[in-house]
Amino acid sequence: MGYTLAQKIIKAHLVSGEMIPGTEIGLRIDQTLTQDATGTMAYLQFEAMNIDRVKTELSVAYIDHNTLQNGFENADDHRFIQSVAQKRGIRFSRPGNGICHQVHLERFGIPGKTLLGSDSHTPTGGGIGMLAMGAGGLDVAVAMGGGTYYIPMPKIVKVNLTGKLNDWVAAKDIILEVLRIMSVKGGVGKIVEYCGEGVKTLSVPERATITNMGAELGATTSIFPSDEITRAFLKAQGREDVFVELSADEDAVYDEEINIDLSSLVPLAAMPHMPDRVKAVDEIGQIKIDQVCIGSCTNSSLFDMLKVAAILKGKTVAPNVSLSIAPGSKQVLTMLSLNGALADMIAAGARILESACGPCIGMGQSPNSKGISLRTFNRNFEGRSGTADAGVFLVSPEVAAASAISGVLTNPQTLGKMPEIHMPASFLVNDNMVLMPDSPEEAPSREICYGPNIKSVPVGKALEETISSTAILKVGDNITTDHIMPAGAKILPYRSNVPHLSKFCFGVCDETFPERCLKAGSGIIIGGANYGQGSSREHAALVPLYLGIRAVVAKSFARMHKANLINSGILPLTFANADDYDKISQGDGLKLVNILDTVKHGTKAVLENTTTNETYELEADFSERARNILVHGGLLNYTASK
Ligand code: MIC
Ligand code: SF4
Repeated sequence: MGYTLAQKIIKAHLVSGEMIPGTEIGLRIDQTLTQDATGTMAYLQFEAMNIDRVKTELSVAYIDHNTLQNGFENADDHRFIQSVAQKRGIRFSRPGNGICHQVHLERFGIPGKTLLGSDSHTPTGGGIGMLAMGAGGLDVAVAMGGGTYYIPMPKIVKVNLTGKLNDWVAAKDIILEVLRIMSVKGGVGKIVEYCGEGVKTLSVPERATITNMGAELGATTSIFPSDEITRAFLKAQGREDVFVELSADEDAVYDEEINIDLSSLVPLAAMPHMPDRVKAVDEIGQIKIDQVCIGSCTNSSLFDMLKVAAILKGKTVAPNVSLSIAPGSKQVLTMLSLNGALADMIAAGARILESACGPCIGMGQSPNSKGISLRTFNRNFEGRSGTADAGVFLVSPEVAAASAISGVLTNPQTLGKMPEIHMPASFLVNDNMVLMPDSPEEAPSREICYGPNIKSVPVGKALEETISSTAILKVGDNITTDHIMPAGAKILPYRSNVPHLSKFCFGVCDETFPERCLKAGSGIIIGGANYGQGSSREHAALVPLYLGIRAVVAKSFARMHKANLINSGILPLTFANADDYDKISQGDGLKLVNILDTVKHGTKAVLENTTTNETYELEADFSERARNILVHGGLLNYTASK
């Protein structure tokens, strides 16, 4: 029996376990990346490990999220990350060089390698055949130190692409269609592998748009084969030497299969407030819009930008629309400025932003009250844009640009002939914004710069016999890490200051949550299905830990958040019978009886509701490693105990 492409890469990097879906496997990690919003915490944890130099083949620290510098905090974090990077053997991508995933794809990604990033959209690297995964900062810190990365062995889903996209239909529409089919929880515990004749019709940037937004499926990662198109892309980046051809075996066996005929797709949009609320643009109709934002790690490649510039050329942005464009990297922005496309954008009235995440993470460009914003991004969760009552639609660059001109949601197929965009034979390569680390001889004398906003990392406590607490908060399905620990311009500067950050925890759902937790001293959260979907931010676990949360009892969890809870020493427990969720009310007294014993040896926990006198059965089936971590009250304690 042959292997799928993902299985081949896993097999080549397997440190422990067997490739049996659902069982724990350990993987060797070749490359890591961090960004600044999660990086400060990751490097604080790396520093706590007392390791002189990273042990990976390549580690890169990017500055792309917190670039507003509205106060000293961001700049202090940048200095801190730069000093650790230079001292510890990590390349440092300076602010202005671009969004981590776009730059990593252009300059560092290698087919067949494993990449672990402290950002959920790390799977972008699957666009060139990498096994690229997102994780919490602590897991990335461990990997930088040469440690193994553990995941449940995923099932493999084959997405068989046939046919060819019609004019004006984009790669974004392919991933929106996959989201429509699979939903935001459909990918949990799975890797999505793209195969079939249709793959050959897609360029690397198009493939990367698709693997990037596989994060919204909850998938462990997504991957495309590495073929002649990959070779051409790497060659144009001056990196043909790293090319290897990779694909699944003919007789590979998949756990699930989805077929998509590319020629049947039409321009799509994800409606507020979930990336899987997908409808055809024509079906939604010509709704009036207030804002268009083009960019983010999903759609900011040169290919995307050239399409946008061609649509905007000679036109003017509609009076009711504010259009912002953030090219994904310095390479993209420089090439746009040299070939005149940037001038076309500016002439049309676009507001050009720096090459960074920007509006995607609420760093500026919040829409007006009740505003309708079309964005080429990957997430439209409630409040993420910075305007609580705004409605964000996720669309392709083609739909975004066409709508910016007309002022209403527009199917670009109404624009007539589609401009022809060709990938350049060579990209403009200039890595002068990537600083090389100190040599091992220079490194010892480098001081690490800690700013006053950098506070210590909260650490869990060893698990006790029984946890007696209350249902401090009850939430519904698909709660995102943006609900748990919101981001945005006002909050992101405090990513290295958990006490301050805690004031905003669950603010979108219940502003009284932090205060109630501190008063109660401890709490258990009751969650629905797919609890913790979205980002890799471990702050969504560390902050609840700081506030005294001991366990989250939910119908199901998103992969990265579950791992972050375990790493922090918070118990992620699932209802054995999902209907029991309805029997618990916020404020009920709850008791996890003999929980220490259960976590050590058992698979089922008992939750007593001391208000209603009911008991519920919970699943507590953890790997041996997770049991040890939870018993010690988190990964840092467990590592110290060894
Ligand atoms: C996001 O898109 O939500 C982020 C900001 O990139 C996060 C990381 C973070 O919270 O810092 C992610 O996707 O992991
Ligand atoms: Fe940045 Fe947005 Fe991509 Fe997250 S999703 S890495 S915030 S561009």
